[in-house]
Amino acid sequence: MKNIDSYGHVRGESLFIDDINVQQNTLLGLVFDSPKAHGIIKKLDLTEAEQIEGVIKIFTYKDIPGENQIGGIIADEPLLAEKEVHFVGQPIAFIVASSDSIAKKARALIKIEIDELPVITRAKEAAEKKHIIGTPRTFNLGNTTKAFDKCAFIFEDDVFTNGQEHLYLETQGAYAVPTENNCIKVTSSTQGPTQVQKAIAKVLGIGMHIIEVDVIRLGGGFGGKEDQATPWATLTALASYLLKKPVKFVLNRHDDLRMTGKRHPYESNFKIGLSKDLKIIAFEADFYQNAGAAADLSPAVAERTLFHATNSYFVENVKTSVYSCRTNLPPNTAFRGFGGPQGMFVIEAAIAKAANEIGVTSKEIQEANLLQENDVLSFGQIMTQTEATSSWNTALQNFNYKKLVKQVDEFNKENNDYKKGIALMPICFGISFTNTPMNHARALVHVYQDGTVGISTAAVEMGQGVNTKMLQIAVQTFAIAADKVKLETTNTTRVANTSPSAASATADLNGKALLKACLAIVGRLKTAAAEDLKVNEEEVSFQNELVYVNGKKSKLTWKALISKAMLARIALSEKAHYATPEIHFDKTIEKGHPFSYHVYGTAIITTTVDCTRGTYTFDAIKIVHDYGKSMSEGIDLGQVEGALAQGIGWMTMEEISYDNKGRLLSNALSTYKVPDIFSIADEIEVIPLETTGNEMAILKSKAVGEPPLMYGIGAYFAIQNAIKAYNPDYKLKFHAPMTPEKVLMSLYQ
Ligand code: LUZ
Ligand code: MOS
Repeated sequence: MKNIDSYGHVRGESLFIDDINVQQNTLLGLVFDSPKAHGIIKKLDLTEAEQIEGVIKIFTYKDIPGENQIGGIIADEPLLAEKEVHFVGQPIAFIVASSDSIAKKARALIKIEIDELPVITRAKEAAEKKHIIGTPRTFNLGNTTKAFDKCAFIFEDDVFTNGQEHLYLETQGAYAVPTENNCIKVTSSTQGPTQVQKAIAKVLGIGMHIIEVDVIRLGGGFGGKEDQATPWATLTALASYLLKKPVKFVLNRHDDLRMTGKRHPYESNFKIGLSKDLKIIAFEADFYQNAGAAADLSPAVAERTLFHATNSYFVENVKTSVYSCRTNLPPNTAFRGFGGPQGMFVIEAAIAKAANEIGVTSKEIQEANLLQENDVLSFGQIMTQTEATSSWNTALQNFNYKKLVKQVDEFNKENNDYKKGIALMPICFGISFTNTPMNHARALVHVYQDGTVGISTAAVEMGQGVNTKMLQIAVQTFAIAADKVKLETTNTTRVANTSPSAASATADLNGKALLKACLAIVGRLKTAAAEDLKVNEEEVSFQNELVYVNGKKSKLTWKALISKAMLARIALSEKAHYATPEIHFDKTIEKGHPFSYHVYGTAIITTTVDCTRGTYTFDAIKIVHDYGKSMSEGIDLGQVEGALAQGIGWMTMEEISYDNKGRLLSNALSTYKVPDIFSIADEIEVIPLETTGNEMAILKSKAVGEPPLMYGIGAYFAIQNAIKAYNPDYKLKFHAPMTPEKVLMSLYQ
């Protein structure tokens, strides 16, 4: 089945927030934000701005009828700044005007005086000053102190990974309209409609039932709209509710880049101990997460770093700690991988360091430590159906790794202006929200009396193809044609109390609920068909819009059966609830079984570095990926390719830069380089791992959204290996992204 959105997207017919046909007299919103990263607001003068014709109202915190608070995990984030500002881009006022250009004019006339306070932009600096959010977390397995005494080799180093801009094509935005009886409907570009509904209720001081949140689709989310679609939707709702007028607000790209948080930069240290035969005996790491000015999702992101700190390796003695550090940057937030990539980069760096010092290849250390069946991770989850070794071996064999290495070595012998490097990157990513209570979803299914079907779930379509997967489930279960099924928008009045579409778990959670609802209706219809055909219920099945008895066609069509069921007053609608079984986690001891399963895979990345310029290209990226039993190969391959590009971008070229005053320097696409078609490998080959799949995954088709991003980590080490081939004096550094500037410096270090 093709992605059902492809026609609409290609023709430009798909609706995003800015495409909605708005009501007459819709007002436009614009945020006035802090020009300083930290300080006390001495004076805010709106008078000149307010006098412009067409400016309806400029809202400040004083206009908020409920609580001025949108923090999700910790209540530390005002919607509009009060006395103090904490980052450049922090919303201070919300201008509502009759047009966008008037709002812009007004913004330029707002005057503000701020008494500046010291600005912190680095995580470790914040940690030194004890600016820690929540409590640090530590995962412990075995006893690292004792274990290090037994190690033949011990290495330590510092690691840095930078943030990453989400760069969803559709910027943040929302459209709020007043409805009857003082109610309100908000169309939001959010991954979390319930989060938006909850925040609006709190800020307006009204019940959640007053607010309907609707999501059509997103032009990309990548985690950037899990928590951070909320402020913009809440501002439009506030203005619309108080003015009794429709209000739209879509951020322009500059505002979006400046005001929103990104992937968390991490400063980390590791200590790794190995035996003579290259077993990792002990591993310690401290992670300093740059959380920005408010908690946002940072504590949850921090937790996932610890969950993935040993990637796909078994290590007997582990001690990892994470500190969420409060700085004066925009609150950093969810980003595809959710702290996992930051954790996995550190152990890969530790392996690279150890290999370099011992004089072996990283491959030898990686291979000696891959997870085996029933190995335990530091937080107590026992790994079953482990595909670490199988994906690794499949990659080595199917892609003829030996030959690839030989080609690289021969090339490097013959060439001096260009050098090649090769790296292997295994991945192991846990599926489920790490916060167990969030792992649930519901679906609502209507079979209309003509036999067509309407589906509502909590799944938000953001380009990942989840609607197509949902459609497939209904089509397959009812055995009807795809054009007889419609995916409705994601709406809080049809499916309530949802978790955000995140954690790669959207198709699993919503798909399982949907399957349950469809099967319940099918059950009732089988009973009705059996009665009508005077056969046993067990003999009845549905195929091609016909009722089959014992595998043979009957005269009864799907459509006729539905009419009969309607007359017999059989319920043709169903709502089902799914909550992931088996998972649990106890934070007091930091042990449990938080993931329903893991996704595995192995990538082989080959690069060529231009040793005059420091630039590089990727020759080939070859991946064995664990899809389980993919229900939708086209969509899943698209997710692997997209995640890979995003991972390579994070590791090699996307360089977020703030000055020491907390101002974003990489504030446009002229200064922030993202991967394009030319930076992608000449050859990408992805083959599915042969596996039995996993029952916890929807139709055995494993989650695919985030895991492949981490293949991109291999790009860093492939480049590093090419640098080593050119410059034997190169001292390995672990400071991502590996930009051409850094490559050049390393080549001539
Ligand atoms: N969001 C979240 C996530 O709230 N919890 C998670 O565990 C998670 N994991 C990945 C991506 N988003
Ligand atoms: Mo996400 S990082 O799954 O919103």
